[in-house]
Amino acid sequence: MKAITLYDVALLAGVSYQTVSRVINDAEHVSARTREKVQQAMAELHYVPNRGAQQLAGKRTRTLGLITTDLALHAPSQVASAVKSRAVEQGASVLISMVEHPQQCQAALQELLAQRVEALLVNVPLDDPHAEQLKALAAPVPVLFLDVSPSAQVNSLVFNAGQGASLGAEHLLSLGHRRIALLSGPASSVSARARLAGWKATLAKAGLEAVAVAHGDWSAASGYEKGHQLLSVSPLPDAILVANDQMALGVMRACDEKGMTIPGQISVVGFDDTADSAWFSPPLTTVRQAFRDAGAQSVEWLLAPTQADRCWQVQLPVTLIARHSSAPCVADRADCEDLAQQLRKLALLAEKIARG
Ligand code: IPT
Repeated sequence: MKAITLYDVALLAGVSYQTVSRVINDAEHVSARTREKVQQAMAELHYVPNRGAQQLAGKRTRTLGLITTDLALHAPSQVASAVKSRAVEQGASVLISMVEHPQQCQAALQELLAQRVEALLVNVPLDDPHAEQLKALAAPVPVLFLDVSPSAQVNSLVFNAGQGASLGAEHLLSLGHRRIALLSGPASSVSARARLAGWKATLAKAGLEAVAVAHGDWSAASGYEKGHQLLSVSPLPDAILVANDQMALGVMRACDEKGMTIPGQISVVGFDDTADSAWFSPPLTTVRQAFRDAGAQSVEWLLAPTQADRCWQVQLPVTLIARHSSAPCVADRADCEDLAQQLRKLALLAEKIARG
């Protein structure tokens, strides 16, 4: 079948070729009536504009590229969703490339550049030299990184991992927990390393050390497996800090299988506050990273990047969301009851002495 062209649309709508082109490119100076006539002709002929041809003609594409880590994970998929939503609002489109390993970023970047993206967003955990290398490869196309250390010399928009880690750890300490186990993310992830370091530093300030440390791969399955591992130490931990909510889901299942009630016998604190975490049983206490805001802010920058000599670096704050998976430590409560009983005994004794 012969491909439908702009000329066919123009002929059917009874307008010039240039008018059809102006409608397609959303240009000004087209009356509502003409626009409608052209759109009707396009629909009738099933005409689809050719973006490639538009690009060759030097038009701005308003196409952004997103290189992301595994979208089966809740956090990156929610970031991608937020990016898509804001881009649609701004009349831009987003091409998504998913990589399984950071080493695949370079090929993904080249593929997206070949499709003429105007700017790139990278949500893959990257060490500083790797991020800096990708930035150089993409130049002059601007790149914004979401999962790098603030020390990388690139444009970045990242959540404050240290603040998040200390919020979670301080929350457990304030509830009287002392035997705290840590379930970190993969050692290959910059953010996982930063969260783990933050937890350890906060515990150290309280004169404590973690009773056990394990590393998962962010999935609920790994949370379940490592959760069982952390619950096999003796004496048992009275709380677990988990590097993300998905792993916390698996940890909660492991606690249930061990017959440990959450909260009461053990507290569990996650990280992310992804959309489903309020629906875990019990609802999860966690550290909130506002992914929708981060996605929206990223798109704003990508569509109008700051042209500074220095890097544009933003660190977003995080907040603790206290729900029902954390509560005062039972051991602590037992101690209190003990103390109350001793006080009652003392009072009786004092009464006896007073009576003579
Ligand atoms: C980070 C999430 O906290 C974690 O749950 C996991 O999904 C990870 O991403 C995947 O790389 S968020 C990231 C922007 C630091």
